[in-house]
Amino acid sequence: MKLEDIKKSFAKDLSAANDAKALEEIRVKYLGRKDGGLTKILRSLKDLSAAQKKKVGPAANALRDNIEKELKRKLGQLLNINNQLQEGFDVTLPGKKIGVGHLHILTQMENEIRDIFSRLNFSAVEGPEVETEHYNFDALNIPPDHPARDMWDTFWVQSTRRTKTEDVEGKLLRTHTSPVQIRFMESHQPPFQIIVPGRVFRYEATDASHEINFHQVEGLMVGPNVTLANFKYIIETFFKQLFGPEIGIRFRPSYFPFVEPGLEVDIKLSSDQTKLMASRKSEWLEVMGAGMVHPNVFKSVGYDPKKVQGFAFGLGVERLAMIKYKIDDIRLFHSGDLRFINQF
Ligand code: FA5
Repeated sequence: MKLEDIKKSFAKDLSAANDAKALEEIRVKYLGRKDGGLTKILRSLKDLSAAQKKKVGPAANALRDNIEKELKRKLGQLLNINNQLQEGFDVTLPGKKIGVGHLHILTQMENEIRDIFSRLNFSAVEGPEVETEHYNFDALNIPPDHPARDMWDTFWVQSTRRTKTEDVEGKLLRTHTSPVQIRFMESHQPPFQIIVPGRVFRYEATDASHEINFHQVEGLMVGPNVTLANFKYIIETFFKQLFGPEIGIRFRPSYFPFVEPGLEVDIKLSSDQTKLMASRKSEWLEVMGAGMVHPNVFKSVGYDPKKVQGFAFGLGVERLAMIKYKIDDIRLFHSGDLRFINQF
């Protein structure tokens, strides 16, 4: 057989081979010791004349090298395809979609609250999360050692705190957004109407409607003639815009040292919130503390309580989200569970 014919026949056999066994048979056929075509030619080189040897020798060797190389390449190709098939790799499948993030349900809720109050002409301001005892308690008419401090279980970040005998100011994680009322009034004059969205902290036991770390939105409206009637109108408008005109709202007398009179606002739960209702044994959920700003608070910021008056409120953002989106357990918000987060 001529070298040219061997080359053609090898190429044909190679392209037909589709497993390692077939490749081995081809190797034996072309490079085997017995009667492989090429081996025969290489063996017969010794009988050729010097001139013929010079011509055929290098060409035969080159063909042998090429056959070895091609066999190796094809084997590699076949093994690779086999591995991919064994791994269940399907090149025709579409690629993986890259997930796009979205705003957390609480951020969405806070934005909605901000939007409604902005339409009612309230500006949004913010304050620090690590507060001093003065702003969180004293200036809000809650003196040291006053039993009302027990209303807010506190995370102290500095062990010293003011007592009857020691005048050292303690630092704490704010238990409510009310200290920002003081900070704002110290640097502004009425009339004004503001909201203060922010994170607050309480050192208390958790359950379906209580967290140690949650969000409030404070509200404060002060002017010469602001009354409880203004509060009722603003708050009813707010809740109707947030939940729809049919929502059940209840105003209840209550006590906070920094307001007089004080009240709390409850929202009626829907019957779907069975787990939450069962754990609370009531269809009403408290969402807000409020009242008319106490004269002592005005005095602590240098206002004349005879010339200005106003209302303040503090609402729980998680509680509103629970009502709006029918969420049974407040602990889900900070659970980091994507099955929960991706629903909203
Ligand atoms: C206060 O924090 C007052 N600063 C509110 C206030 C402001 C009253 C201005 C008067 C004038 P209270 O502790 O009730 O009040 O909390 C207010 C709201 O925060 C509650 O109605 C509730 O919606 C929410 N809240 C309170 N504790 C928790 C908690 N542990 N987990 C989740 N939400 C809570």
